[in-house]
Amino acid sequence: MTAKIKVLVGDITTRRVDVIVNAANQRLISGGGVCGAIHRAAGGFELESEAQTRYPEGCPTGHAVETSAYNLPAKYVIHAVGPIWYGGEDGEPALLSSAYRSSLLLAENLKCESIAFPNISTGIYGYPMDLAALVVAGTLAQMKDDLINIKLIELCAFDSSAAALYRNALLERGILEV
Ligand code: AR6
Repeated sequence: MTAKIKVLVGDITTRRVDVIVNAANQRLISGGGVCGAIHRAAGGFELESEAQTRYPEGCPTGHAVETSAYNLPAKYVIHAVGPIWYGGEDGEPALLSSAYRSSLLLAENLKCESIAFPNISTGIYGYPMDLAALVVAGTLAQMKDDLINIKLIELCAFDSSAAALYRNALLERGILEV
């Protein structure tokens, strides 16, 4: 089964999909950016409390864990930890790819049919957006034909210039659903 991939501009907390992905930190605590927005929209402390209880060791960079979604329209939140950008020679591309891959595999195991990703690592963690878009497009190109349950992958950008970079990267790979 081939998953459709779409790019859109918006607030990921409003997406009506089975799972939204959070750009989390290793300690799984509520931070700023999209992470803060997801925790707030979910309804406050419960999300953080569940994450801390179920994953007391946190989540290593490049990996992902799931919690319930509380007041969000989604069924689950997958907390994926992207790399901090240190200049690109510190394994950042492989770790970013792994954060997306781990999220997709987890969503598959949860039998989710639709998933929305933010532009992981491109805010507070400083990953250059154009380079991140290339990594994401490469990862999705590798994985999209092997997904069984997932039929829709949304890349939810926060503004139109970010969306354009991800769209172009997917177009170059020939995997954008318009
Ligand atoms: N919907 C969609 N995208 C958003 C939203 C939103 N509501 N809010 C921000 N973005 P960031 P990171 C975009 O900084 O770089 C947190 O404190 C934003 O424009 O949220 O992975 C965590 O707890 C940017 O393009 O995540 C970690 O400590 C993208 O989301 C750390 O920041 C990611 O920006 C993670 O940093």
